[in-house]
Amino acid sequence: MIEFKVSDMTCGHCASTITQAVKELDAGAKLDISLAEHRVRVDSKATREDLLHAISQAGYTPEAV
Ligand SMILES: [Cu+2]
Repeated sequence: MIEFKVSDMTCGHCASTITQAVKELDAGAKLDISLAEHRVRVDSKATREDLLHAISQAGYTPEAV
């Protein structure tokens, strides 16, 4: 389980954009997103670094927690 805080993820559209970016990296990834907490939890074989990069490329600012 890899977890990020994404402060600029504010609505369902953000969440689906991030979900899509992660699934492009690893189609089998499972995401648990909390908009209220600005948290993204990812169960994936991708590395933390690659996930961070994918979320950044989608236009968001993930921080390690
Ligand atoms: Cu949004």
